[in-house]
Amino acid sequence: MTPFLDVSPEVRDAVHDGRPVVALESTIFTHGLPRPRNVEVAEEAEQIVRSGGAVPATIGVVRGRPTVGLTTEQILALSHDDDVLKAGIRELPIGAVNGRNAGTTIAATSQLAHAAGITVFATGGLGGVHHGAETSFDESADLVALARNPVVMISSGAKAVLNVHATLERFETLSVPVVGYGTDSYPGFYVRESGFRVAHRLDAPEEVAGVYRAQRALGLPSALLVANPVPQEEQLDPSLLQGVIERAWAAVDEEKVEGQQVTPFLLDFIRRATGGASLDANVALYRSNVRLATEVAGAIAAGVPTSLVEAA
Ligand code: PSU
Ligand code: MN
Repeated sequence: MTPFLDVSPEVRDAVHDGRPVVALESTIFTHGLPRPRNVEVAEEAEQIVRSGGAVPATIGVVRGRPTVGLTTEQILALSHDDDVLKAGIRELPIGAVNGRNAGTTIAATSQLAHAAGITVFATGGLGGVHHGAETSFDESADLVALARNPVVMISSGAKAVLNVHATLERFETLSVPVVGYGTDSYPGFYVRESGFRVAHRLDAPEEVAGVYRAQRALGLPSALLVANPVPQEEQLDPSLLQGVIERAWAAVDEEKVEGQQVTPFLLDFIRRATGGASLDANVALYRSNVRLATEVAGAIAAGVPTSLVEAA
């Protein structure tokens, strides 16, 4: 282990023993959700993992140090820090000098999870290609990170604010497999359907474990993206979303929001424009992803029946 990466003893032991561990990101509670809901969600996610028999590994940067397996005190410190940074992979080494707290994005979290030997990671929605990327070049670093960090990534699709079509094309270019979980449609984050289809569908945690194992056996470097739609009764009323995303992007232009601020700004705009309903959907889909990730981590740790791998 490098001297620049702290791994909690609980996570280190679980990884060493081959017990199930689920990585959780921190940008979702430092930048993605408003207070006080952010802390509740972060703590609830850990409880869901524990009650499913796995060890949670919330990942973030604590006073400059990339840390895998944050303590409750560290989660609270990051959640309440008014100056908390948002760290992608390229910000990780900067911490060595600035000593600041940071939430880690999916890109940085997948990198650190893999470095610590963790194979399953749950989040809400993936970063991807932004509207207008053909001139702004604004694509999330999540894309490239998922091409080279071999984790199972459970999400509810790319964030609704993105150019989903372009994002799916980029995953194809980067040879990152995308499967629907219990669905043939690519989910639309707050809603069950994005309007795009997935080419492959899996219906059980053991099947996810089987594909994961085949990826590793083939020496493929990328993540496995498991797209798990928000539960039907908790999705955002699709009609509420109508026009909101266009207005959110117009506000980005008008207020000249740039770089790392764009995604948190859009999510917050939508939350206000939907009277908080998008936040409820976001929390619901995250819970459901954490639950599925816990089952998948259990299936991977248990080993996959050979018959399943042979049949694939
Ligand atoms: N999903 C959520 N809420 C979030 C994010 C994802 O439900 O806040 C965060 C993730 O950390 C993701 C980041 O990696 O947004 C993407 O930001 P950007 O587009 O700047 O790469
Ligand atoms: Mn960006």
